[in-house]
Amino acid sequence: MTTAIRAAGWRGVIEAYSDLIGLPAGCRPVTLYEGGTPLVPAPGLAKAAGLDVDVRLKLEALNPTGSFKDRGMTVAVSAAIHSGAKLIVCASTGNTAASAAAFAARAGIACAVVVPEGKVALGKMAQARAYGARIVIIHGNFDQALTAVRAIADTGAAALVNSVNPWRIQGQMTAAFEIVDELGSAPDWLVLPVGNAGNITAYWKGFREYDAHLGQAGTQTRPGLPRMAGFQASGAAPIVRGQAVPNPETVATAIRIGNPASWRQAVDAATDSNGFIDEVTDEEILAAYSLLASTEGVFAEPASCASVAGMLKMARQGRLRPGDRVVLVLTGNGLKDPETAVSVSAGGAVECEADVASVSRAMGL
Ligand code: AN7
Repeated sequence: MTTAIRAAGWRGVIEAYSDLIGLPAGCRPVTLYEGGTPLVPAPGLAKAAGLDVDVRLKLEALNPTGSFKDRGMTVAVSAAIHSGAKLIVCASTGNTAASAAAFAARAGIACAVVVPEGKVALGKMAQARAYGARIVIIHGNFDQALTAVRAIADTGAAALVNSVNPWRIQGQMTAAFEIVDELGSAPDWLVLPVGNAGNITAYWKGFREYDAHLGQAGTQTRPGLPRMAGFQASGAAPIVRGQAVPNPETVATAIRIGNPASWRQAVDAATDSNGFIDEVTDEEILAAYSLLASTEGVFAEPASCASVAGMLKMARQGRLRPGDRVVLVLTGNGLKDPETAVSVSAGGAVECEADVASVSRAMGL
């Protein structure tokens, strides 16, 4: 459908895939021309894994607010406006808040975001402020924030734009469509971080529905389905443990979630695709974060690097076969979290006097 990803005239995911998203007739898109993100080869990561695999990175950081959330948010906010909403609300570890705030600004409606105290990356807070959202910082975690906003939305006071809103899933499916369009078929593996589990739900629904859609069209061979590999952070791995985590902790604050709303759907995606949900430690996440930036020139936030750490773990465990096509979803931009970047690469800078000799010496010449 969109063989020319990011071609001139790209106007966002609703226009590109309207028939599969299914917004009501007459619903006007609120769009920042999100989606159409590149799928970049990562031969350095394949080498690091010690395997002859075809690794590609789905660069979701290139969405307008720097994360994959924009795909679902354009659809959820368009639907909310269509049904007369004047206020949208969400709970967030940061990226949903930034995206909701941006699309609310674009639509000219109010937005309130509820975030956990002290655990939202600096760039995400800066974004929500700049876009003009009301920011509510709770003395609690994401799971408590979500419980609160769900109760408030249930009264009819506001439209909820977390991924429990089905329109979010409809929009986020478009990332799966784009991958199939670009590769010509589904990859062998789709590897992604799991937090509240909306994204793994959306990808799996998207791959299934696109396969059925293209099968019906009969114009090409069916793309097939990937195996889904979802990774949680070890300190916030309720699905892996089989029980909610009351006090989740991880350096990957985006996925610091102890009781995912789409838990059941995530398990279904893993099971039905013959895949799995596993965990990676903070150490593995930070090692992958540095490796990704220094070998591929791609800067992704820590949560996104659960994909990279996960792929390396899969390689160690012998889950990957030569020739496998593996897509790693890089969900958010490294610039979102400058504090982690600086602390991880401390020592990467030297200071000196301004004269040529000093600069030269400092450069190691
Ligand atoms: C960079 O913004 O939950 O499994 O409130 O920001 O669909 O939750 C963010 C999640 C992965 C996990 N990577 O996706 C929020 C929020 C990044 C993220 C995830 C998030 P889901």
